[in-house]
Amino acid sequence: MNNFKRTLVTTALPYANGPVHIGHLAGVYVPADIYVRYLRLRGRDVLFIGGSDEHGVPVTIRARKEGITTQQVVDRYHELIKSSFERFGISFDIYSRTTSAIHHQFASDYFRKLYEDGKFIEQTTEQFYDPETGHFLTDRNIKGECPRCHAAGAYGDQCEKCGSTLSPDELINPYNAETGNPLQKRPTSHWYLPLDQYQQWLEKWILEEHKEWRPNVYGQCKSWLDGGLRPRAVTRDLDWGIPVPVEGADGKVLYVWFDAPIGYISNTKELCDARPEQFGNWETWWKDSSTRLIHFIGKDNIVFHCIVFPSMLKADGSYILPDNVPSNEFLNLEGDKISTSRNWAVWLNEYLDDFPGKQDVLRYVLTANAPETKDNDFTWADFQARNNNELVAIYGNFVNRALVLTQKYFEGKVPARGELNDYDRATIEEFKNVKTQLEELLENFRFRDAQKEAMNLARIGNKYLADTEPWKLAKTDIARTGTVLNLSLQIAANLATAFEPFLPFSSAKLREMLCMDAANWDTLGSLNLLTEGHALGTVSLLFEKLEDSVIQGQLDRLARIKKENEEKAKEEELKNWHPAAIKTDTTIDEFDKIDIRVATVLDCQPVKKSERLLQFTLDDGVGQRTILSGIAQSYPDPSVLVGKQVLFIANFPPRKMMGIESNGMILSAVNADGKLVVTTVSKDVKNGVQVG
Ligand code: B3M
Ligand code: ZN
Repeated sequence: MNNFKRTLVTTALPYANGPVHIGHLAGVYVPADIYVRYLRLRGRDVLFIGGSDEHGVPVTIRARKEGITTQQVVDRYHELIKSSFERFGISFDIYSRTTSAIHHQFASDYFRKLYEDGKFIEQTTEQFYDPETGHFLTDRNIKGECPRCHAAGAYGDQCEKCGSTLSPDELINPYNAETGNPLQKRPTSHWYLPLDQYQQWLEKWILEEHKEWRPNVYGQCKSWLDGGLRPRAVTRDLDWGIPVPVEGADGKVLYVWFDAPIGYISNTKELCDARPEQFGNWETWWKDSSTRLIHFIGKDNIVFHCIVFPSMLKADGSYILPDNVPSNEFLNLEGDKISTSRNWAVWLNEYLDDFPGKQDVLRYVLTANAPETKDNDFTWADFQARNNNELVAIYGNFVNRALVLTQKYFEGKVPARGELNDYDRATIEEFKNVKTQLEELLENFRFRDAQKEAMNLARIGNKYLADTEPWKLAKTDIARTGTVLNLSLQIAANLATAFEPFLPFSSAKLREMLCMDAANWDTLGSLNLLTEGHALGTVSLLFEKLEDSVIQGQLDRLARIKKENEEKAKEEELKNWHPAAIKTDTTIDEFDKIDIRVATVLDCQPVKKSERLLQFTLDDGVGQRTILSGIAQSYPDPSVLVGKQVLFIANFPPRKMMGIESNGMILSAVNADGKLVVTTVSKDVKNGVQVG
């Protein structure tokens, strides 16, 4: 690695379809930031590239959900994400976006060059098409019955009920997830990157030449390669994205995973073109073999960064390849998978509001628990414990005692250091290797252990003070007290440097208290960072204890979300009961088991806090019956239903939704505009009469 002259660090571009959360920070941005800050401290030439991924289906789905344009969605979340990162001290040299004009041009040219060089193959396949809307649908926009567990409402790529990975072809009675329209198959042609042609080259490059990659990364690559690579489409039928720059490709855009990694290059270009005197030429960063390229990503992005993107770079032929791809596993939250759609996350913008000034606490906890080798769990109890027992009780306490005692006995000036005794020397011995140890760990992306090493230095200091008890010594031996405090202050000064990559805000604060200049990595381990007589600044607390009530507030929030999710899931089940999703092979016997009857609607009200549910009170011929039905969006004024006779299934087991028990199911049909219409009878019939 010493042959490299500069390091280019990229971080996965988060989708601009929601705020960023602790999983993003722990998996990608904090480790990358630690690494970059460390390299900068060592005076290395480094560039740190970030940006938002603003194309792809997720942003368009979000737009439809929120009833705003896709551009509005990406504008909103790009700003939110960008500012969250800034506030957490993620020290990007540039944080741009893939909707920028520079990126569109760059990605378009990139495609065009490969196209002209004959690097793609064109293939026509049959894809699902909605004749109503005139659109081809992506896997995620198709729903249907799961072929495995027969749950309704499985997605074209996955059944969320049984977890099976699916392809839309497997779904029973597929329909457009948004409109409910049934789908047809139509031919469409796309461009494919023939990854199979890169197989051998990739095997050599990764499996033989990059054995040092993390086992999780290497292992995933190996299993992809062992499975045999196939051509991958790099274009899509969509109206959001970068138009395919080829004649006759109307209505087609570059696949988001084709354009997004090119964003690393175009963002570099944007930065270098704007400030060439500071950052040089973008091509030096991307094409000069003395540049070391490192991608920080999460584990779900491994194949794209280790196999697909390198093949794209290779196809062009003029680019360098990543030297390492330190990918993390996942961080869970209180035992459950973090999920944007289920709101199961600690959102960074909310954390910043709830814990102002405590960026470093989260940075610390996420690194201490970094999912470097396996999935890990974030819990609020652990957050509190690490803050109170480590940051406050060890690091903060040590620094505070050293400074306050210096104020008290030496008017806030660094006292003279007299002769050292054996215990002093033993203490110094304990941390004399801190610099080389930190370097070794940081160079190898072992941030968790590296931070432990920094904390160990604080432990050494804290123990030193506890053992030497300068507050007692001061009464009998002021010279010895001075020696102890001098040594302690030197350790404190070292801590500011050692923690600089990890906890930049606290290091800045500590340096201010110590009246020290910017951190200098080369001096790490030195006992002469503060000269005798050097005046210290105002002392304040580096960290504060977190009370139980604050933590409880966060736990209460999560409990609330969990409950909401459970109710939503029940509602969802009902929503997914869709005519097109009903099995067509129901036998007469099965049909006979369904007890359909007639009832009159006595009352019909929207269910509070539910967008979909209506609460029906029926006269079912025997008495009153409550049934919930997920058709509120089709009946903005549900009172129109009062007095009507409807058909309902009487023998479904009772189910509770939003705290209300539902006893059966009202039958509805879908009309041409996708709205649900309750089925009625044409002439008055006695309530309770069976239909069949
Ligand atoms: N936006 C996926 C993700 O956020 C994707 C990463 C792109 S990196 C070039 O996980
Ligand atoms: Zn299933």
